Amino acid sequence: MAKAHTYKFCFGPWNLSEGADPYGPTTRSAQSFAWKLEQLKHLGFDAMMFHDDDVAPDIDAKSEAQIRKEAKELRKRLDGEGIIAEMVAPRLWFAPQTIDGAYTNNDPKCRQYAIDRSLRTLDIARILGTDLIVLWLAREGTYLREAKRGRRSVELLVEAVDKMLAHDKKVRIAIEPKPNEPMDHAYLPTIGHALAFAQLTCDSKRVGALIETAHCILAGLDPADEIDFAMSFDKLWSLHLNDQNGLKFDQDKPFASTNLRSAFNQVRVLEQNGYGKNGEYVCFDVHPFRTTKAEHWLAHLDNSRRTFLRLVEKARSFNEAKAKQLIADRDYQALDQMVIEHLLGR
Ligand code: GLO
Ligand code: MG
Repeated sequence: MAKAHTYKFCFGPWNLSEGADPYGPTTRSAQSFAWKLEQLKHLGFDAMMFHDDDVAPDIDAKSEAQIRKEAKELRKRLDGEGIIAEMVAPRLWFAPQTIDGAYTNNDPKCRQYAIDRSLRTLDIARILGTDLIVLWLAREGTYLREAKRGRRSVELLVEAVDKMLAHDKKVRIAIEPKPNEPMDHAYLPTIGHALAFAQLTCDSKRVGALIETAHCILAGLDPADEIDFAMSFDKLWSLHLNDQNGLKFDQDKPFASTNLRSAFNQVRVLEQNGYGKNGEYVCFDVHPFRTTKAEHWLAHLDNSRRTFLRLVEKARSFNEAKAKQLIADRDYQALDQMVIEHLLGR
């Protein structure tokens, strides 16, 4: 096992959400962005993830000069408070231009909007001091198979990413695959797709991945195996840990809330692969339950981090020698029980 190291933690402003769902309004009143930044330090987190319009709200109504000015102001504030910007992501799923997709929209004017906005996101990231751009390709897919051509869509995605890579020679792009929601079928649904896609771009070394637990489960895949796969290519540049109870809507539950053993296995492979040693963060893409009262608003983040750290202890104290023996003896029944008892505290 790789030498022990400490982890750095991160979340995004959207992880302090207000409880709205498609069937009902918010259940907690909105808090300011400044308040969210303050909570990050209180909770002992190190970095924040940003959408482009967290940095410059109402971004489409602003000039490039104004956006840069707001990014510089935020950078100053972050430096003052000792908070790192982990990544910036273009929020390409809210605008009227992206109703039918962003980079894969059938309308060239809408595609251009998506590219222009993405290039601005790269400029924001440079000002905030991060080289990492995350692309969750929310609307790149179909509700209806006949509505778009899959191969053409791949070409359009490559064109868009190539423009980003050319715009900033240092930027790295982490694709965050998700198989569905909001689309019926997404074009880059798994880590395998994301890493194969990277090979088609003009600088594949700068295109990698971000794994989210819930998205792997929605694809019917094992998050720990997905982590191992991405890390075999040195392409796991960020991580959204959370949990998900089967094939339902995207739940973004606290880490390990549904499946403690799967969470243990995710932490174990992160340990084995030395995740974090190149400066990568452990981010929690978790939301409070809709029922959560305002006074308990931060608990899901605090709990996820605590659970993660407890599971690091569990991974480090797992009896590897005994496990090896049981594997050699092909006694997987005993191995199974050994894992269960270890998690139960024996
Ligand atoms: C939604 C995604 C979303 C992204 C975030 C960063 O399912 O997980 O939360 O991680 O927008 O781009
Ligand atoms: Mg995510």
